[in-house]
Amino acid sequence: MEYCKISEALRKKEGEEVKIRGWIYRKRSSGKIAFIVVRDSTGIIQTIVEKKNVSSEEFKNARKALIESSVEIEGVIHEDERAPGGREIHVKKFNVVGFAEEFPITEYQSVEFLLDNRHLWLRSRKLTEVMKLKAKVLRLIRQWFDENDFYEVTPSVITTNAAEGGATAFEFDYFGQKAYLSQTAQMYLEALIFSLERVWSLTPSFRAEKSRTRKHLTEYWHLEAEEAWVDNEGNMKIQEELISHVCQNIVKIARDELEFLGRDIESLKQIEPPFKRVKYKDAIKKLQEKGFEIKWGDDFGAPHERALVEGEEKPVFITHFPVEAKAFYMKISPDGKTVECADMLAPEGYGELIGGSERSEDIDSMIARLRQQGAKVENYEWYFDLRRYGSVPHSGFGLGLERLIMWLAKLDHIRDATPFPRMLRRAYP
Ligand code: NSS
Repeated sequence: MEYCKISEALRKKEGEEVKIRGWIYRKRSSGKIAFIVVRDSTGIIQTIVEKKNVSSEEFKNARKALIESSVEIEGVIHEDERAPGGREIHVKKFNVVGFAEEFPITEYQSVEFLLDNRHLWLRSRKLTEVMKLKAKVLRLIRQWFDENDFYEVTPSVITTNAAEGGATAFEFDYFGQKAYLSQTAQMYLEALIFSLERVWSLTPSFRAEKSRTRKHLTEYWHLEAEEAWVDNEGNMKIQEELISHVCQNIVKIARDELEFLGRDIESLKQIEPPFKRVKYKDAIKKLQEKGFEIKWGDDFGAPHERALVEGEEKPVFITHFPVEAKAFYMKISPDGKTVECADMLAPEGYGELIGGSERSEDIDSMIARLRQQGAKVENYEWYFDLRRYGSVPHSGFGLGLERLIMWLAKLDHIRDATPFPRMLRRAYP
């Protein structure tokens, strides 16, 4: 007999024989009987080991095996409404593959303890469901890019350009030369549109964020796209279609995960284009009306972002930020004061999901802005070449994958959207 997954065992009928394998999730035993709940990647099922049905060695091991021991079990399905999933297995063969030592994680543990034991805590139901959700979101994202004529490319993570500002760049010594861990693949994607026109990539991005917030990691998965012949408005259309594709389809392929995580399915089904576009200057006005002390030029913090999406069911774009507030590569609008950019804010206060813009084609303006930031302009010579040899209007964006997961899974901290979170004081395990 072949092993079957627990989800499959839970669909079998009374009296059917099954063979499963997994880890002990919960157990209790008395003199002649042991109730052992087993989990695998697909679910949990209760098994019942009775002294009379197995060898004495097997029964001894079933009683002795602690939580998280790995096991192989053969038995017969019995339908019972009281059991989780409505089925249990009456065990005929019980084999312990690996006896677990006493598992360090018990019911009530501090956040720090759980982070120290992240390699084990990943086995928890919640993190399991989040990781499944993340894999399925990635599947949908790939599908959307494939269907919309984007090429997936593989840019470098070692770079000499701190495109999102030197202050949050991790610097290191690259054989005697100053180099950085990439904050964005954008500049490399820009180089690739001149041959491929529409490209996307998924790479780790690094930000030396010194502040502790619920939405910042120092290492996160950055999904970026770059498109030739597309302006800021066209760029927003691509983003709203991508996000809507994910929302419309994730409810179909990850219903169980979303429900387990407490996400209301209906709210995601409503997400479809178009998303509202609000100019930065109107956002400032709206915030002032709501009583915030904020003025032209200020950046938005979490309370502002929350206020801006109050009452909104779909994500909202905030567009046309002041030139000084944004990166050197953004195209300056005809008014000379703002840039052709858009930040997509998630509903429900989950913050910025995407940052995107139309790219500047004006080398002098980019040099002036880089100088103002104190950047080493020589390092950007190759980037300016892209404007010198057949430049075209183009735009692109970057999506923080863990931010998207945080919103979809309704997580209250971004750390749970990634298996091994990297934060201000956390790089272990
Ligand atoms: O800084 S961004 O707003 N924009 C860029 O890096 C552009 N160069 C992207 C591009 O046009 N190709 O970052 C993009 C997104 C942002 O909206 C967040 O969702 C996410 O990256 N992000 C983060 N996620 C987690 N942790 C941190 N620290 C973080 N910083 C940005």
